[in-house]
Amino acid sequence: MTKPDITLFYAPMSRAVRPRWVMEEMGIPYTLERPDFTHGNVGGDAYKAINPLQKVPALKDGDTLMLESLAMMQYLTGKYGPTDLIVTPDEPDYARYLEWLHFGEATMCTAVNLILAHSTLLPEAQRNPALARWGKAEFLKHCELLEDRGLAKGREWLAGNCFTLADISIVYMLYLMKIVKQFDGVPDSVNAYFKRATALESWKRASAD
Ligand SMILES: N[C@@H](CCC(=O)N[C@@H](CS)C(=O)NCC(=O)O)C(=O)O
Repeated sequence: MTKPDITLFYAPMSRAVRPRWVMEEMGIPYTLERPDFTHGNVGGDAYKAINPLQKVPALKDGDTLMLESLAMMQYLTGKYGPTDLIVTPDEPDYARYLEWLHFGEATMCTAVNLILAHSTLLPEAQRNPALARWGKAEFLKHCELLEDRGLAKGREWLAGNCFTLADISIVYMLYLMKIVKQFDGVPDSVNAYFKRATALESWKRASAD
C-alpha cells in the first residue's frame, strides 16, 4: 500500500469534516492546514493555488491535489481500504449506498445552502426570507425521504447495515442545519439517526476543533 502523505485544508464546521471523519474512522494519519476562513476570500490570494474557488476542503496526498469532499471520501476509501465504510457492487445495498452518498451534496445541499445564505451568511439587508422558507420546506421534505426511504424498516444506517460514506455525506448536512438552529420539524427518527452518528468516537475527533 502507498504510504499516505496527507494534508487536509480544513476549517471547523466546514465540509472538510467529511474527509477528516473518514480518516479518523480508517486510522489514516493526516496533517491539518487551516486557511483563514473569511467567507468569499478563504485563505486569501495564496490559497487560490490550492483551490481557485477558495473553498475548503482541499486535500493533498503527496503530489495529488483534489477538491470536492465526497470525491475525497471515495479517494481515501479506494486508495487506503479495504474498509467497511463502503458498499461494493456485489452487495444488495450498492444502489441505495450510491443514492444517499450523492444525495447529500447533490440534492440536500441546494436547500441547505439557501437556508444558510438567507438566514446567516448574507448581510441582513441582502437576505430573502421567502428563499430561506423555501429552503427549509425542501430540507424538511428531504428529512421525510430520509425517514420513509432511508431509515425505513428500523434501519440504523442508510446502507449496508453499517456506518458508511453515505451516512457521512448526509449527517454533515444535518449537522449544518443543527448549527444554524434549523432542526425544528425534523422527524424523530432522523433526530435519533443524527444523535447515533454524532455519538461515534470518530465524529468527536473529526469535529473536535
Ligand atoms: N461541493 C464542495 C463545496 C465546498 C464548499 O462550499 N465549502 C465551503 C465550506 S463548507 C466554503 O469553503 N465556503 C467558503 C466560501 O464560500 O467563501 C465540497 O463538497 O467540497
